[in-house]
Amino acid sequence: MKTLMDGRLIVKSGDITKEKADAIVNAANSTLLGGGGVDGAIHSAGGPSILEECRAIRKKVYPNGLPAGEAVATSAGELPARFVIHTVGPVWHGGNQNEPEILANAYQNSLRAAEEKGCATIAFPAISTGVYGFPRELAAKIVSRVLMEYFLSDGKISTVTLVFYGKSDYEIFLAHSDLE
Ligand code: AR6
Repeated sequence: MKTLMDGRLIVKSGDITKEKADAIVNAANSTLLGGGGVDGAIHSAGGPSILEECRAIRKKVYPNGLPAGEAVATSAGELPARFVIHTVGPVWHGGNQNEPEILANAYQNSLRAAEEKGCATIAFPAISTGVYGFPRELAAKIVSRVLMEYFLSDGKISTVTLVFYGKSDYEIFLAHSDLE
């Protein structure tokens, strides 16, 4: 585990479903109806109420699915967190289809959704770097820039935790982020 940005950023490896942050972020897909990876882990550890709320959001707000880069909040069921922020990262198509901007939007809109729920702490997984194939090194640069800008802008979230699933992803982030 490493603490950066004057204590406002914690970088660690582990299972995000165990995080006690006010909000944890789910790397979902546009259907909001679950999937594999971290999405599957969050729904299976959190129980069926999260999926029920996702279905209601689909019905009322996003009948065609949650667009990539956007974020919505649900409660967190049986998880130790209070809220789950569901966001959709970009699928990596080589880098010329706005993938970097969409990834930045996913992080920024997740922070905003957590602020709207009054959260002070939030934990993120490495959005898009699994099934969606986003290069981890480039994601590290984008995520560190977004967070640096967020902290400089005096955002209301006091602590952000980045949870990597495995030591090697954790080390890739630290090697390629521009943070101190
Ligand atoms: N805790 C923290 N990180 C995790 C966990 C966990 N329990 N499980 C996996 N990861 P992915 P994506 C890491 O594929 O690339 C789903 O099916 C994983 O090692 O979960 O955004 C959705 O429904 C990787 O580094 O998300 C979508 O269809 C990171 O989380 C699609 O996958 C993200 O990997 C989204 O793809």
